[in-house]
Order: sequence, then structure tokens, then C-alpha cells
Amino acid sequence: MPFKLFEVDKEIPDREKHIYVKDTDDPVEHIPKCNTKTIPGCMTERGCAFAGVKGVITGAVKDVVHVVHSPVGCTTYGCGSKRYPTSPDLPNGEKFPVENFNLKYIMGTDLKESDVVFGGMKKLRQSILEAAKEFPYVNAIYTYATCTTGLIGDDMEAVAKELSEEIGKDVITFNAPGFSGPTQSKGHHVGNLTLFNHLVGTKEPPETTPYDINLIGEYNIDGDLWVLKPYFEEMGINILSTFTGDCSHDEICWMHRAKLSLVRCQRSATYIAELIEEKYGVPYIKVDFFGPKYCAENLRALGKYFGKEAEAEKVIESRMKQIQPELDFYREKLEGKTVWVFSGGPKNWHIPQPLEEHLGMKTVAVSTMFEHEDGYEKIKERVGEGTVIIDDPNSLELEEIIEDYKPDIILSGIKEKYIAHKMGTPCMLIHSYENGPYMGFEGFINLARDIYASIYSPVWNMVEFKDEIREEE
Ligand code: CFM
Repeated sequence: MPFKLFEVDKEIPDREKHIYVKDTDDPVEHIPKCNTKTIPGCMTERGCAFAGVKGVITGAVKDVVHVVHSPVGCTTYGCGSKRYPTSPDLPNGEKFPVENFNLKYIMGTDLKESDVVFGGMKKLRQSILEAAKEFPYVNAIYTYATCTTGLIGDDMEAVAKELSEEIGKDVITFNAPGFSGPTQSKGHHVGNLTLFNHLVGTKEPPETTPYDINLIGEYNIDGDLWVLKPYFEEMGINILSTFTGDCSHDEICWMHRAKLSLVRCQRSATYIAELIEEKYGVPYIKVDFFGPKYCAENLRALGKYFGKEAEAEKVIESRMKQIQPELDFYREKLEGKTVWVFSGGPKNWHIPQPLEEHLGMKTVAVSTMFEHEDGYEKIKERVGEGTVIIDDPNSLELEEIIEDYKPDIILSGIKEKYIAHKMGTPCMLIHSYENGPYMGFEGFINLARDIYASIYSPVWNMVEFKDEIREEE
């Protein structure tokens, strides 16, 4: 049976459609049911649509201030959600006055009951004006609908339009209330459409070259972008805009001037690449920079596109030379270790194969919070026989996976980390990383080092209850 009902799900049999065990002889279309509402009764690990837009797409932009139109809770949780550092450098050569501004500040309208009854537009107006006054150096103001304001039906667009003229800066509304889709993925889509519709094509870059690219879906998690950037620079390729890691507001406005778009996170940002291609004729290619093999393949593809094959080879050769000794060391230590990867979506098909190919590890389980059909097809293609693939696992399933599949390490998020630790299983962060960056050649060594450090930590020998848990099974 390719689909599997977990013991803990006996009362919610619909979960069976979401859990698939890879069998190569199966028809290709056998994948977990996905991108649907969480089944009632499940304690999901998912986030909301607002989190998808603010926490993923726009939160990385370095020179804007965010105004969340909500009761204070959404504002609080909308801050500090993701580790995407920024440099103070702006494209006009100036420096932004506050370093990592995007990680430090968020503003909210702090709605109360009376605003729900009488409308919150006045507060939104006041808050945007206050944000503009408090942070006069920002280059735009982004404002967000949430569940509450989505239900009230405040006309945020009208306020934004009016204040844009009054302040003299772009004021943009992102209309992705938490309930507007089954997962954060809906917020990605809204973020892409809003930025495309309002910004792309509205400004011109200070200069262009024949080798300008957009790096789309790269959020500079723990410095990923800063590992990749030198590769492009050494090849003579210029990143005109990053969408949106360490990027400025203006960079989004001139994405239409690039010669090629690279799409790194293909779940959250293929939308804008498609729209730019359709309207401005800028082609895009999908890329993967996790692990040395994919890195080399994709740099070669990029080199071929721009006639810079030799330059690509040089980058690959120099980085492989640099990392090979450490790669050998970690392979020796990690060969045969089993892993369960649990991310939002794409990292589940980016990461298992490099771990298997370069480190000799084995993926026993893969699970995602919001992946769609195309992503599950890739996951299925890239994992080995017998690997369990789970869509939107609930908290009890997490425990059953640990007990049944006994992974030596879990790569997941903060919500799962401590459940795993309490069960005596090493678990480290694959969303925001432990000690990243994890992308690129050098990044893969950081990932291997953190896996090694987690598995070999002496603390696991001191967990007294671990044997009890194992014996109970
Ligand atoms: Fe793209 Fe991302 Fe991911 Fe994502 Fe995310 Fe993320 Fe992720 Mo956490 S943008 S889809 S919404 S690769 S925050 S950096 S790790 S769930 S798999």
C-alpha cells in the first residue's frame, strides 16, 4: 500500500491520503494530497497567509517599514520571524542608517473592539503617518491586512493611495489576511502579485550591463546570498535585483531591466519570474544551489547562457578544492546516518539528495507544511525507496515518525525541535539554520558540520529516558 494511515490518526482516517510511502513501481501521479485546508482535528505546524507575505517575501527588504493592520498579536508575531540579515548598502551608493533595520522594527495599528465595530481606517492612516515620521529615512511603507481587518473590510488600498501622495513615497498594501488560503503559500502568491503590479517597471536602474540577472526567491537566510554573490561576481555576472534577500525597495522597481531571472525558491517566487517574462520578455531559469553537485550543475547552466562556461568551471574548481578535505571528513562521520527532513516545502527536495550523495546519509522521512503537487513530484523523484512522504503532519504524527523511523537526525523548524529533543533525538533548524549559511559549496560544509555536531553531541548519551522510550515501543 503506497498510502499509510498512522496509528495516531485512527480517528481521522482522511490523513491517509496525505501520507505516501515511496514505491518506484507506483504510477507517477501517486503523491500525497496537498495544498488543501488542514483536516479538522489535526494540530498543524503550518503558518498563515499573512506570515507568508510578511515573514517570507517582504520582510527581507532592507529599507522599508512595515505597518501591520491588526490587533497587537499579529504585529508581535510578524516581527523577528526569520533570519535574513541585510547590509546597509543601497544601490545609489548611500548607506542605510540602521543596520538590519528589517529585523529590528515593525509597527502595528493595535486594533481594539471598538475599531472592529466602527472600522479601523482612521488608525491605519494615523499609524502610517507616524511610521513615516518615526523613520524618515525609509524608502517605502508596506502595510498588511490580517484576519481582523480582512473581516472588517477596511479599504486599505484607498488609504495607501492617498498617503502615498501625501508622504511622497510608495505606500503598498498587501492583502493576504491569515484565512485567505490554506497555508503561508497563499501569502507568497499575494506578495509576488502585489510587488509586480505596483512596483516592477516603475523605476530605472542607475546602470545596466549585458550580464544583469534577477536572483529571485533568494532571501539571504543566515547569509546564503552572500555565499552565492561572489560566484556570480567571479563569473562577471551582475545581480541587478534580488527578490528579496538584502534588497532595497528600488531594486524591485527595476527588475524588468535584467537579462535573465534565476528562480531559487521555486515555491514562493516563480510567480513573479513568470509575470516578468510575460510582460517584459525576460526569460527565467530554475536553479538549485544546495550541495556541491546542484551548485556546479546550475553554475554551468548559467555560464552556458551567458557564454561564460570557462568562468563557471573556475568557480567550481576553486570551491571544490577548498571544501574537499572537510567534505571527506564529514562523509566518514555521517555515512549511513538516517535523516528526516521537515521544512515548508522546497527544502525537502533540495536537501535529501545532497545529503545522500555527498555525505552517504539516508533519508527515511520527508514532510512539508505547504508544498504543492509539482514539489511533491520532485520530492518523490529525489528520495529513495521506502521513504515516507508526509503532507502537513500533525503534532502526534511527529512523535510517531520519530518512534517508527528512528532518524539519527531531524532537520526541521523551531516548533518541532524541542518535541524531538524531549524524545532524545537530535534535531536542528533547517528553516533559519543553526550556524549557516547552508547554501553554495562552503554552505554545504556548514550544514554537514552542524549535522555532525548535533549527532555526535555527548548530551544524547546522558538522556536517561531515551532507553525507556525505545523500550516502550
Ligand atoms: Fe522558499 Fe524559503 Fe522554503 Fe519558503 Fe518558509 Fe524558509 Fe521553508 Mo521556512 S521561502 S518555501 S516559506 S525555501 S521560511 S527560506 S525554510 S518554510 S522550505
